[in-house]
Amino acid sequence: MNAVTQDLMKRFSVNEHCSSFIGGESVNPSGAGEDIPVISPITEQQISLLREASIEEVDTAVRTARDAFENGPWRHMSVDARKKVMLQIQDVLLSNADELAYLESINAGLAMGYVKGFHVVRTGWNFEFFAEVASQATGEAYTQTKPYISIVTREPVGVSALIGPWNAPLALCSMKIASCIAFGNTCVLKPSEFTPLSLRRVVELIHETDIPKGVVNLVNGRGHVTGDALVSHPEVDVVSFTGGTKTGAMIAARSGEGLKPVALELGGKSANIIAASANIERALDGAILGIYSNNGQQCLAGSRILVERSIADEFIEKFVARSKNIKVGDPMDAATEIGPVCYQAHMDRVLSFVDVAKQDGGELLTGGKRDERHETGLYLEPTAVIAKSNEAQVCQEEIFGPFATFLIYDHLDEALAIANDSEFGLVGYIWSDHLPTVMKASQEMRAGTIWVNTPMTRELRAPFGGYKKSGIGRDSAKDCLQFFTEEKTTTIPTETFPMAKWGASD
Ligand code: TXE
Repeated sequence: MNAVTQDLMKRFSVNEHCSSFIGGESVNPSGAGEDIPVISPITEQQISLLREASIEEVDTAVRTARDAFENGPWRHMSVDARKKVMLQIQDVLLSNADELAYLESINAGLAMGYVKGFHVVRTGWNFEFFAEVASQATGEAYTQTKPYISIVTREPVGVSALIGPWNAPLALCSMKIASCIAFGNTCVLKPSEFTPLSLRRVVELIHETDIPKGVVNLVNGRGHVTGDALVSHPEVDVVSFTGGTKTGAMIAARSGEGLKPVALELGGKSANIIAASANIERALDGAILGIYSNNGQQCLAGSRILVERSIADEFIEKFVARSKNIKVGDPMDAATEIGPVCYQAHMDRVLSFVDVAKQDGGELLTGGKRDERHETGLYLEPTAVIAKSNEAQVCQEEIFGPFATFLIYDHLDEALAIANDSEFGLVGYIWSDHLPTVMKASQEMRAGTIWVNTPMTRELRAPFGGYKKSGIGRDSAKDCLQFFTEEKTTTIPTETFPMAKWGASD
């Protein structure tokens, strides 16, 4: 930990306890749940104590959200009045950007400057964006069947369970909250037990606005305790989840028991195809950002880098040289490019893939160990391996760390076959200045998003989500509107029409 972090730790206090927040109040736990240490990946020290919400506490949160939905003003408010509150939320979050970025950084290990400039801005923007989506939403009218007009309107779906991951808590969960409440719903959010701090503060700050109590509630705790109680609660109408694929499958099964719609944004093992026709320097920059940004912990990482043979030696050599030169360090330090991975067991899992790669005939190109220049902190050396074939475990499993896997290909068709030989299908990257190559890759890759000559760029208006085991459903203006609302058809005759008079004759 450097002096900058020490100063920041003095400036921003972290609450000793991180409890639930229900009906506009911080919950004073009854002691029914467990206390779980919240550890900073920078200091490896406990920075707070998470007070796990018991089944009873989850019940209170869901019933509070239900009451606010049924009896509170939120869903009946005009869209413009709700928009005003959403914009107040954006303001209050942006006015506290430093603190939110600090909390995210100390807890999740993300670079503070990057969080402040990108994730916090996006967090605020999510509220403005979805307020605007709600205010522009339209219905439908069908007049073809005379003498009727059938109008289709949308109504809020009710109480949503929002369950988030640890890799980008602010950016991902704020989108869930904003897209849920914009349409008049209420919610209970459960952040990851590893990274509860920033979101706890977000929910507190949301209550500095005119938002009615009970619209946004938060419970803290582990997945199998608090998360499961939330998903299976009978008063929850829909479940929106981002996290691992196995967890997603469990949540889908649990939700299925209650016939609750689920939106699942899960893992990826995305192919990043570097064709010989690419602008190699840009492809190199993009491939590095594609795997190492956000400390390598992102579902949309370009983690399988497929390089065309004629440029492979040069490309991989440059990639390795750049990897060795990346600034790994304290995320509070403005110069840092990669911070620590999120938690100890995750670091151990990431590192275990070095031996797995070798056992499958792969070769370690660089990294593969803890960065020993730091006395404390879960820092890894940026790691790259070259695999023998796409069947290797490092090509099939999501590693979710600063860990790149290379494969070499000869023809575009081969690259596309490799890209699609995966149980995931979240995104695909193609680097090429040859239009037919780009178009073919865009058409043939079985993934929800294709990025051409660019590292990850999220367009909130456009769908984002996965094929295959990368998820169910999409995030976008239109998709969130569909997920968080129910459609209703009202049919009205436009004239008095003759009706059969059953039982009227003698
Ligand atoms: O996440 P989990 P984990 C991938 C990544 C990572 C792997 C495992 O490959 O290595 O998943 O990560 C809650 N009912 N991603 O195990 O368990 C949990 O408390 C209800 C990809 O740390 O999926 C947390 O809030 N909730 C990813 C959330 O689920 C449950 C982001 C995510 O935790 C639950 C994170 C249950 N039974 C990991 N079990 C992405 N798509 O970006 C757990 N949870």
